[in-house]
Amino acid sequence: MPKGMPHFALVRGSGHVRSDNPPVVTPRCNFAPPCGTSATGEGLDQRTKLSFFAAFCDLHRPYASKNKHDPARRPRPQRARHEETLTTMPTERPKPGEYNPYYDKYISLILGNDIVGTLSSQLPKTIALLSSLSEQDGELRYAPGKWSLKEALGHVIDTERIMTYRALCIARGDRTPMPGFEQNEYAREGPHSSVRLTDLVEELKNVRAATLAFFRNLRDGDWKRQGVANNDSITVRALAYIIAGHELHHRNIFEERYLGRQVRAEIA
Ligand code: NI
Repeated sequence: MPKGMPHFALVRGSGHVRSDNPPVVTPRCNFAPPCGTSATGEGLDQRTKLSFFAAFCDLHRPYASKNKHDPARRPRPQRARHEETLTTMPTERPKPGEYNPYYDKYISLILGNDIVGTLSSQLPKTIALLSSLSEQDGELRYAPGKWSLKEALGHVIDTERIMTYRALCIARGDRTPMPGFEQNEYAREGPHSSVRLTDLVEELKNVRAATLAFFRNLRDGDWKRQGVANNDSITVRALAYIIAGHELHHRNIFEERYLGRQVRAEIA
């Protein structure tokens, strides 16, 4: 990149700022004390001191008025810590033949062709559902011998990691066949039953953030790349749709079977 040429760190997906123009940190207080006064307002009468600092300066909140109608007491709009995330990124849907038809049960749950947008937008609903539950709910099983809700959530997390790893290898041109994974053994060997539900919910959020970071940065050609996992030929884009569909599939099971809610099975 030639020096001085403005560019964006990332063209697609995440609304990044110009990497050669780091954001300017705005001082929280731009107002010097009135002439003849100190930074703490010495030399001002109390009334002036209150109105001056409360109105203009967050650093002097202790001086803020107790009047609830005072504009200085109204919550200030928080500046987003990050640029607004733009997730819309149409991609071609996987075609039959790109994956084992077994995965249709997940892929068919996902509509449209903006898989990155879907991965980003559907997770909050799953998080909202799980966050509304108690730790005790994490122990729920809908039938003897079935995974507990926490074990099922651990399975969702593990699966997303594995599918993303497969997508990574294939997207990077690695043709080495990858093994399958035995989900019941993973659940049995995993720690999820002894992890707090709230911690698993955090883990799912973090894993999804990593998933999104990976998929957002793919180039057009990467999505169509094909590799072999679990003895099946599969493409990167099929794996992305499987991740989203698998999450949705299990969210529907959480609602219908674990929580006994009468819900129409949702599709994204
Ligand atoms: Ni599953």
